[in-house]
Amino acid sequence: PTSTVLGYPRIGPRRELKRALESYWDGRATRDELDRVGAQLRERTWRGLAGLGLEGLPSNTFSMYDQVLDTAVLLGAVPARYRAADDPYFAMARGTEGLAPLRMTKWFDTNYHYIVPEVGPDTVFKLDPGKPLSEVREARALGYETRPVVVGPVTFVLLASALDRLDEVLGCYEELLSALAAEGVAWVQLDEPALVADRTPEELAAVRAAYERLGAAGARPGLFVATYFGDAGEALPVLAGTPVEAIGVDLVRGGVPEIDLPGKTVVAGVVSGRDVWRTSPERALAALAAVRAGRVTVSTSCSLLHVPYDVAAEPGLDPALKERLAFAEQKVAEVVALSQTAFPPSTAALVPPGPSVALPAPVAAEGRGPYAERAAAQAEHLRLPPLPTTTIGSFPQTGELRAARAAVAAGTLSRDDYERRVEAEIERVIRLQERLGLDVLVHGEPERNDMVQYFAEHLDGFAVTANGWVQSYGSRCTRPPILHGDVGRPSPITVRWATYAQSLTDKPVKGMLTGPVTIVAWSFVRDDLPLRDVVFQVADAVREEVSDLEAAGVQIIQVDEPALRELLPLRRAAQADYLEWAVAAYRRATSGASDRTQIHTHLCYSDADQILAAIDGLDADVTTIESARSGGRILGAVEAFGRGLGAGVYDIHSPRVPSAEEVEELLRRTLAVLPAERVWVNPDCGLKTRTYEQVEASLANVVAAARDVRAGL
Ligand code: THG
Ligand code: ZN
Repeated sequence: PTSTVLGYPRIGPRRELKRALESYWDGRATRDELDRVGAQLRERTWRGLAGLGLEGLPSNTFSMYDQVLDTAVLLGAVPARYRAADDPYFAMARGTEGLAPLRMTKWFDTNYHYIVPEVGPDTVFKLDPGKPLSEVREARALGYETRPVVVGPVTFVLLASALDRLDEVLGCYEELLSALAAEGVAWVQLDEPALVADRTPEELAAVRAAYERLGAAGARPGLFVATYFGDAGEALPVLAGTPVEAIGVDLVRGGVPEIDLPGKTVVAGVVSGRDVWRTSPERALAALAAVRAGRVTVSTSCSLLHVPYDVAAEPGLDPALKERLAFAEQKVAEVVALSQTAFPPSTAALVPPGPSVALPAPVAAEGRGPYAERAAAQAEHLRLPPLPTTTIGSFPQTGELRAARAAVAAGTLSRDDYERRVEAEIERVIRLQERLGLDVLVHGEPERNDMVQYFAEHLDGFAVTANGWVQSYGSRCTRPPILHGDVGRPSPITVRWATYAQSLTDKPVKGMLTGPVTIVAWSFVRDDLPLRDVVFQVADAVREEVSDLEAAGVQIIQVDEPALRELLPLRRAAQADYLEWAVAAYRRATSGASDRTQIHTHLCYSDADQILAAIDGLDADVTTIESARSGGRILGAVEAFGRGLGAGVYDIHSPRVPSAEEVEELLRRTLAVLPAERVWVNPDCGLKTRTYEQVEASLANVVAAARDVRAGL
């Protein structure tokens, strides 16, 4: 059989694209220079894939920012207000002086964020096939025939909440097919990950109609519809009934199709694009043999966008771990090797998943008293004013601190010197908060590179990479830690910094921890244990840290869980089970605290509506949510929790400093819904990304607004 991959990373093995983009945005590089870096990266990818022996090479998987944004531009869905900008594409992605960017949100259940297309009554769809065509020509000039990859029409309209515009969109896809055929393109890949979530009968009918229509187009390339991130379920027979020539199925997260597909090519995703583990050849070959189709092509389960480039770039990793790892380059080699191996007879049964290991000994998750008792104990102990003011945790990270961390890693700065710099930074942040008059202080997290990586570096069972960057959005990347063994906490992690900060002030300083679900959601996770058991192991480590913070005299502990929503399964049938164990893990992490220790939690995203009951289930004494931008929409629902609530009153995503009056207005909105004794006053999260100047001015106004409103209570 032949071999292909659904897509490849594009940020560059050394984040070359990130650097080029940021230089261009800062005015340090020209557009030509940026485009040259793009061309080099594409060339390198095609040569690399061909060099590994891969047969079906994809194109148009490169993007200057995001493939969904590329598709919006391809279809002419550029809102009028951006058209006059110097660069409408980047204006949509990042905004300009006078224009807010388009909204950004998570790509299915991944940690990648895409730009949400805006389709409204004024949208006039009009095809602009420049990008896919030029990539095809560019590859051809290098000697490669490629298969352009485009987000499919159904997924596009669903992401844009514009299913009613499918007909117009299909007109553009018909034109695209004809332009590609004229260019001599043999195959096009239309990505339809939306088909692995629950779809209504109306949506499935739209899938059928769409691919009937595209299949009937005159001169066109072969149609390859790729489903991924799960089981295509009832969408698969629908696709099978249309004239599409090839169907991609995710055989890592989904099952082998139960139906015969005699007339189709099945592009069998047996090498995972979502993890960093080597593929078991037995499992992969058994799955390949079980597919009953006209032809089988060996592939990845999804684009390799979600994994780092190359294990060989990690000389620091333990060789025993390295042997178990496969990043993008290794995964391509696996696809090629599998395609060259004869499949076992098709009667072969699938190898069952490994035995599930027993859970670690359960800890009592219900240690704390009812909220009323806790609130009374905390009021007595903490003696806070009404409408207490606080921040979510991080303060601006200076370039000097980042440079100092790099110098420690390079061995040019001693640990001791580094720690003294961190202490100096903590002192500066404490003094600043005292000066501003905040009631509950934070230490500012200067010692942390990232709220997950930092904990991974200090826990057993995790490894961190040197170059394992994965695109998060635009030029931004993270290096997800690799959770490969049993999790343990060899020694306290944050206690040293929390107690130092507390020693500087009489005001309470919050201890800051990342919750177990978020640590796991933003890591690559071992696949030999159920996810729940892994999360519980991390919860037990967090529980130990909570206990040590409490013993060290920390009176308020914040355990953030911003990724709670992120791991929610795509299929509704699996969601309740997930939410139940995710909440149980959080309580396992926090319920060891005494009633008089105040537990805070923080959740970022305003799409929390779906998981409100779970947020309530966390049973935190104080919940802070991001709401400056969402217009306080979810306040009413959170009110029902009957516990403390801090709704963001300063939108930190914008460099603008809000006036005290604006902050007061937002605060009064909260007070219209909630009794004052349960309201906290805080900005949204992410002060880390702002300058000290902006933070100082904004927080002064937050405190002034709180005092003003407090005086009138
Ligand atoms: N940490 C981790 N994962 C995350 C977030 C996080 N996933 C979801 C969300 N937050 C993604 N948002 C961001 C925001 C900023 C950056 C990355 C993801 C970012 N990264 C730096 C960059 O690309 O320049 C690199 C940071 C570093 O040096 O480690 O700014 O907060 N784990
Ligand atoms: Zn947040």
